[in-house]
Amino acid sequence: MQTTPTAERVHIALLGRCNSGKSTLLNALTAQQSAIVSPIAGTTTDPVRKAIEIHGLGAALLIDTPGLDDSSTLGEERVSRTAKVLDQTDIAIILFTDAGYDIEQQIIEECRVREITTIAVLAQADRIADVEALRRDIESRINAPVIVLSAETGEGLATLKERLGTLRATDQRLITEGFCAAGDSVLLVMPQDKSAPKGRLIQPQVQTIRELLDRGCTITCCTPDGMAAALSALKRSPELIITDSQAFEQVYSLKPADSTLTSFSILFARYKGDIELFTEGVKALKNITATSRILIAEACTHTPQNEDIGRVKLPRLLRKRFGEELQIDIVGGAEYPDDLTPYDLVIHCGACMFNRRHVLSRVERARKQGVAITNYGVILAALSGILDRVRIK
Ligand SMILES: Nc1nc2c(ncn2[C@@H]2O[C@H](COP(=O)(O)OP(=O)(O)OP(=O)(O)O)[C@@H](O)[C@H]2O)c(=O)[nH]1
Ligand SMILES: [Mg+2]
Repeated sequence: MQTTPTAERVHIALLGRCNSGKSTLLNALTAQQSAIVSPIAGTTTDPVRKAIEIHGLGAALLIDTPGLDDSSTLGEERVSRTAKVLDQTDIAIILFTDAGYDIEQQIIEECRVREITTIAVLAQADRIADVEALRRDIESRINAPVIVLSAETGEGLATLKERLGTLRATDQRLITEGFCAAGDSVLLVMPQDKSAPKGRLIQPQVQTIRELLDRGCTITCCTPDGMAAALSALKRSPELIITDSQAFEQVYSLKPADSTLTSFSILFARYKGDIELFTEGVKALKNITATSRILIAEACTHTPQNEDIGRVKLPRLLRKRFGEELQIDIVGGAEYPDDLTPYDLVIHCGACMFNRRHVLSRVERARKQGVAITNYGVILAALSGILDRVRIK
């Protein structure tokens, strides 16, 4: 894998009213003309995403958004798209100008409620008459420092980058947190069957290997068929064994008694979502009947492997268990409904394309509405009787 996957990048949104200079700032921060800039209000019609490395912060994704005050016919749709950007935002840069404060203050409030880190900037400072007075006024209203910025003169850009460099995404965590420690031996049993991509490992496997190396663990990799040989080549039992759900039974039967066993999907359900809520969510299965309604939600609209699980495998398993009439709705991409209450259970995909905050925004919607939610990995583990036999946290 050549670059950091988008889902692993800190998501930084640029928010403000039309013509505040969001697109100009994106271009200035990336030193590229990626976003269209113009004096016409409503130039940016869809969020524009650009990968960037920020010293101190690391791999990030800048998201330019349509103006928050767009009142044109299509404006409402644009504003709602911008609001959805908040669902995935780790850090919000709010652009103030001399055109008013109300929308900016509202968005700062919204970010505070959602515990999104905010940075307020006063944009286009070169064309504001009394910058200092305006800056002080805004600071007292929002009770936070404001960085004075001009994309025209370059003023404040370095300060903004430095500020970003001091921030950490609020929920940075490890995939294998609590499962192993430095010096541990970890055995990865990874089936490479026909559905595995040619010539490379899938992203969860790559990320786990990289993290274990960083944590000072020693790693042994094998396929299920090579597991017995791998174990006998090791001087002691591995502290941890991680495998794929599909190989579980074989791995379980060979597992030394003193090794801990878990699966990639359990680790990623923890890393990306809320494992406690997901394991709680599968308990809703005991109340499912042939007349229940289940929502299967996919993060992306195109990955064939996910489609296979979400569109074929899971519905088949569920209908076999609860009856052919079971109502299953499948949504993909941004279609996740605002109202989840018609459903008895929501099953979300592993969300390899989403950052953690995005998954948690969706999980939170279900939790608030009192609807049980789980994910592919956890429900498959439950349906195949694995869940009780692996370590989940
Ligand atoms: N003088 C000056 N002009 C700026 C600055 N930043 C942006 N502009 C100008 O302001 C206008 C709007 O800039 P954009 O970057 O397109 O603004 P936006 O917030 O992306 O606007 P929408 O996409 O319509 O929401 C353009 O004409 C820019 O050249 C600045 O720092 N100084
Ligand atoms: Mg724009």
